Amino acid sequence: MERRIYVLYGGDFTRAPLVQWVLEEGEIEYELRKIDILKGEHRSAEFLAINPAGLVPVLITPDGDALYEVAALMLYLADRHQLTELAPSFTDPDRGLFLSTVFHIAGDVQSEMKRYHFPNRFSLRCEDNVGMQELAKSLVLDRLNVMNTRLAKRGPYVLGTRFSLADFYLSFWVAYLDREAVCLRFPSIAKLHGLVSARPRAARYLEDTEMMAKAYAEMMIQHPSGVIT
Ligand SMILES: N[C@@H](CCC(=O)N[C@@H](CS)C(=O)NCC(=O)O)C(=O)O
Repeated sequence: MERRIYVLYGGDFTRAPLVQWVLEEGEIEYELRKIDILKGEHRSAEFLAINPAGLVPVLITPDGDALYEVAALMLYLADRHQLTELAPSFTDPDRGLFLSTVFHIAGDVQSEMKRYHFPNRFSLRCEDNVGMQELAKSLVLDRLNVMNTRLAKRGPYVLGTRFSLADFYLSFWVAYLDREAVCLRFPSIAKLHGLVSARPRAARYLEDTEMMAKAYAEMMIQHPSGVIT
């Protein structure tokens, strides 16, 4: 019988590196198929047949299921492959704080990051795009402020003295903001980011993400009405 491995649909300017990192930390075999969202490949008939929601990343499991939602993909892989150093197991008392943080990033940080990168989808007039972006950024910073306070009380990691994928998840979005400015303003997040960056597998992805963020910021200046419609 044919041996199947995971297939990850990802690519530049996407959050797929979050899933790649889990796959690599777990030494799980996978194939990466790149989707160019700047060229609109996520809206091609071929990709919509895989994910009708037209969103990247998508993970095809060895059983053939097509899964999406980045946080779900990370949790699924960690649970399925028992990567308990990345995600506390179901019976671990740290599981609650872990899930609470991961779901908060997925629901309340990522949604504002989406608004920040696609302001044209939320504002009625092109001239409101910059204001929409500023609002989204300020809401993300409010949420980071709360996390910073929590990390100052019980850090340096999200789970105190223990690293988990929640730390990489948070650091990834910090890299997608203005990392230097965020770190200057929030010392406990800066400390966390430094610790995550000291992990060689994570460092590579965080550096790439910062480069992507800078390139995307340039594109937003060149295309004030929206980089992707
Ligand atoms: N809630 C989804 C959102 C996925 C998402 O927005 N992905 C972006 C790339 S990071 C995308 O596909 N953007 C294309 C678009 O919105 O048109 C998740 O967290 O995985």
